[in-house]
Amino acid sequence: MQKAIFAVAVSVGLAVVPPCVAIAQNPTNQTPAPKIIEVSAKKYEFTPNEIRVKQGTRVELKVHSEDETHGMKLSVYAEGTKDKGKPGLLFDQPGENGKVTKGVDQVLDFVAQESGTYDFKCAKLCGLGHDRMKGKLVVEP
Ligand SMILES: [Cu+2]
Repeated sequence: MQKAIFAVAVSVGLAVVPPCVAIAQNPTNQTPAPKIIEVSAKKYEFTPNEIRVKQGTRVELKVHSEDETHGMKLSVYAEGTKDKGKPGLLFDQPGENGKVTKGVDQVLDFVAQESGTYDFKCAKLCGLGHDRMKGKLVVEP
């Protein structure tokens, strides 16, 4: 009788262990990995200058300056929704948005919460073409 119980316990154990391992390797109830998008910045453009993501995506924008130091500043309100309630882009660290640090790639980590078009622009006065150094983030529903 004890042997039978032992055998059941072992087979239950074997049946249970593999799913546990699978869950540990691929956690389903944690935040999904961010969508990493690399953007390069140089006088006077961002590449790409139009970025498209799906609504609800966690985005990590890595902004690398190629010539002198630039920075990206995203509008957190979609076009046409300014001053109406909550921002559509939820930043982990709002202070990173528009921050310019020489020699350091800027990392903008946010959730694209609401669909719409969000303008971005260069955060540092970098020369005569600075005002046209901009682009768009399109969050698709
Ligand atoms: Cu600039």
